Amino acid sequence: MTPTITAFEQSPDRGQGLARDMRVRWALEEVGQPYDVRLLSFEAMKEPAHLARHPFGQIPTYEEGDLILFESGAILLHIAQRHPGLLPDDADARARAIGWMFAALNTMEPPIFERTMAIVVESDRAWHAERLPMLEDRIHVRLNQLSVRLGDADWLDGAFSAGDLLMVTVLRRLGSSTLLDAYPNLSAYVARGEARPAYRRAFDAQRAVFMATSASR
Ligand code: GTB
Repeated sequence: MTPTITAFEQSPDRGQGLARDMRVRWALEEVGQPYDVRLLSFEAMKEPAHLARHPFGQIPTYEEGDLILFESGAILLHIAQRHPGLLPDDADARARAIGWMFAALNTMEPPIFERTMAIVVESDRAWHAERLPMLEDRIHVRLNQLSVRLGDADWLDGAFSAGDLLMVTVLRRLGSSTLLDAYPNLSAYVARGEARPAYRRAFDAQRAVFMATSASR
């Protein structure tokens, strides 16, 4: 059964693959699972039909027969558990890879997302210039620790996994800043993720949405 995911009809990132449908698209491409996409306006995301899928009125969601999922991490875990390719077979290695999925979402993403939100919604506040360095210091603490752990390995724990997929999508959010510059191994790690053919297919698919909607305006 072909799953359907939801994505922004007009992503604010203008086709840079920063919205969270990108990680779902990438996972589906990695495992070779074709998918359909339901594009939603910001208004449609808050209407009852979508709220029935997602209590918070957000994207992405994932529908497969009677199963409806929200939360990108839960969707990734579902895909990774149902298809070979994103989690190791060995039980201990699998548990560690799932641990990295949580680390990406619970430890790395919050300070990085906080900085994005500060820039998007708080930059006109008097205290913004003082707050931003504090937020960036918090990110550096985590980047430094992650960089030490990754060392000169290609991926966080052996073969590429759903943990790497999520971590790369989280770190990509720093792409427009210089924060990653102090960590050449993390920059190379992100570039390795972006070079994967499945990533390219996912990126091109979501970018095609931006190109189509901007051409029709
Ligand atoms: N924890 C949830 C998950 O992981 O699925 C968070 C989902 C979420 O934040 N969805 C956002 C959303 O639907 C889109 S991804 N927002 C609309 C709303 O809440 O009303 C966040 C996002 C949006 C835009 C950019 N961008 O333009 O760069 C990047 C990321």
